[in-house]
Amino acid sequence: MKMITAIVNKKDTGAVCRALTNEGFEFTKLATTGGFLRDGNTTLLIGLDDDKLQAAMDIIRKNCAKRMQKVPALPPTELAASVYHAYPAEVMVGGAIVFVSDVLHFEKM
Ligand code: 2BA
Repeated sequence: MKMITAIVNKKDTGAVCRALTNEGFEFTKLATTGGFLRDGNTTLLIGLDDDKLQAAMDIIRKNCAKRMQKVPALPPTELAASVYHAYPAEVMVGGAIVFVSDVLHFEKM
């Protein structure tokens, strides 16, 4: 068994979740926040059999777009430190950030 942890742009969340549900996947949806942009995104926990991994990855790939997103202005205290570093005005976000882990044990009690 595998566990997919997928971090998805909030604009893609609806489409990914609909497609996963339509194909019979079970998952948990968490409201999360990116450490860099500090903007809301969604983390999906998808537990599945090994032979379903490719199908789930295909759904995520198909429903998650790459997009440019503006980096928010820094508060004055952080701005002083940042002048010594290159700081991007826009960054490419997504499609999705996906981690696949082996599940040692699964039980529904
Ligand atoms: P954020 O941390 O808000 O990052 C948003 C985008 O900003 C990233 O897109 C990346 O293009 C850029 N970025 C992040 N850190 C940066 C830095 N130190 N300098 C310059 N640019 C930076 P993605 O790579 O597509 O990541 C989208 C979201 O996925 C991230 O939102 C974060 O919530 C999550 N994520 C990405 N990599 C991760 C990792 N290794 N572990 C855990 N979560 C991760």
